[in-house]
Amino acid sequence: MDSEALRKFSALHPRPAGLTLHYGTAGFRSAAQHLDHVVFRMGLLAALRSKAVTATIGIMVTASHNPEEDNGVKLVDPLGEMLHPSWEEYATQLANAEEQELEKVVTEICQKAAVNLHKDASVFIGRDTRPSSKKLSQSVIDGIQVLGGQYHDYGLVTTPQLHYMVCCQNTQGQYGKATLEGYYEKLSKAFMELIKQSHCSGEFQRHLKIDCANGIGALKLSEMKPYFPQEVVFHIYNDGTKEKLNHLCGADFVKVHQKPPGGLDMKPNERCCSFDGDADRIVYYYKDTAGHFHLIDGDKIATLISIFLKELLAKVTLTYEMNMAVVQTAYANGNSTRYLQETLKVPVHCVKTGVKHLHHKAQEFDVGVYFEANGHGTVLFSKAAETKIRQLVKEEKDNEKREAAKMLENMIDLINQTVGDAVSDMLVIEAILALKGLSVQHWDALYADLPNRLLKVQVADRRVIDTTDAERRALTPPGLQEKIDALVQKYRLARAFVRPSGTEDVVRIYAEADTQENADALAHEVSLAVFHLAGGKGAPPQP
Ligand code: G16
Repeated sequence: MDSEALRKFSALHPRPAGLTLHYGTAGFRSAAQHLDHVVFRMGLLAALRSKAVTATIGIMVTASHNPEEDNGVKLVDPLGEMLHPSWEEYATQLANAEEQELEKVVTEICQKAAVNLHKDASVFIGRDTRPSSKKLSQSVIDGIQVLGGQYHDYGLVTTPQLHYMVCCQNTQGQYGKATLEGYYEKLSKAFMELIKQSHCSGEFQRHLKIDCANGIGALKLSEMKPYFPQEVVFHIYNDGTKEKLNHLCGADFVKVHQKPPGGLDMKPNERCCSFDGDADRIVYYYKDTAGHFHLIDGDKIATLISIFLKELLAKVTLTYEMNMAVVQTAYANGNSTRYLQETLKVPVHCVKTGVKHLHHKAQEFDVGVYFEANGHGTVLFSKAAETKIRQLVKEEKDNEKREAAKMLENMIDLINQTVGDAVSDMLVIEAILALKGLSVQHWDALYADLPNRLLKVQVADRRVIDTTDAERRALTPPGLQEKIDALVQKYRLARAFVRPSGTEDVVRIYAEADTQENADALAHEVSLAVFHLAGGKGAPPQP
């Protein structure tokens, strides 16, 4: 290691005194002005990780759904997954090391993780449209170069596009071409192939209004437009030319507030959707003729995809050969879980919040559908399942079965299996709705969501809340879970839980019950319990 260079460059990216940051749900996130040293050091970490696994690693500068003033960094492992949890601790150690200790910490990581510093390193970089992202990505480059690593800067890309590039690179192109063109070509080709199989393809026309959260999604969808025929009409709203990123719009806003985004005029029964700030989440919605807003969140997306895949697997008679499951988190609406288990008869697993946990669980199945209620999710196919399906397309004599296998094959190509991807998920959904001849209202009517409410409370230190049972029960502070249990008892069909956010400095509260009034009342009462028992800041929450 070039100690001199490390000292020189780390002095250019000083750590603000007394600032401690933790690796959260999806990496580091904070106010952008606090992050320069973190991203420089994550450049170092990415180079170390690359040397350790002898593969290309990805770094994305983004704070996704957070306000424009925030920023953050997500690290991508060789097959496009999130950074392996065993390295999160190293990331936190590096981010918080005193400047004069940095070299010692790097050496310790090399010892613990068996990193040979003489090996090559290769890192792919991407960034979102935040004003602070460009400068921060330059600091990432400094970190990579200090450890002698090579980099490729993709500039402005969606987070899932960067995950895709990393996977393409490390599979020597088997997953696709590691270029934006390669991504657009792969997805648009699979989408159009699927649409061709739709019976109504003659009069096929798709209109969809898309709220891009004033973020990177708008830019990338515009680039993708020429890859689609004229019949596919994607109307882009909130493209970032007028308003701030994520401000009163985007998937997180729509999900949390259960109302339409600003900047998008909705006519009755029109199908609309929202991306988040880095385009890895999507939710759908529409307004009925009476003017009521209907949200179709990640749970209903998972349900639609599961119905479709299960039917196709049955057609190719692979239902018994291939195990399929859905992975959710505690935020999943109780009625979605019931529908999947009891009506669709698909096993459902609940894991902790964070794509890394869902992704990991979904890898256990031949077909693993995972979605967070907030719209972050995808489908994973095991190697064996993929091989079998591709073989059926080539060899199956029965026309109907071969057609179904072909649809599955196109779904495999259309789905971004590295991570949740708003663009890919949107195309998957649009294809399924077209193939099944379903309207957004039909889709919504699969089951009725239990009324629910999401709230946030600020506390002095959110880490006083520790949880267990996939975050469904609080272990600390003492008395909090007992209080929640007593409150839940007061309402019918009720459920509530609290957990510290890993992306914002808040405690999140979720409640559901038989009526919206009761869900709201329960969420409020639980938020008061959090405020009083977990060290609430400022004034107590108001109903
Ligand atoms: C990230 C994670 C998601 C998670 C969300 C909220 O999303 O990738 O898995 O659901 O944060 O996490 P928390 O409740 O811990 O704040 P994004 O889209 O912001 O990157």
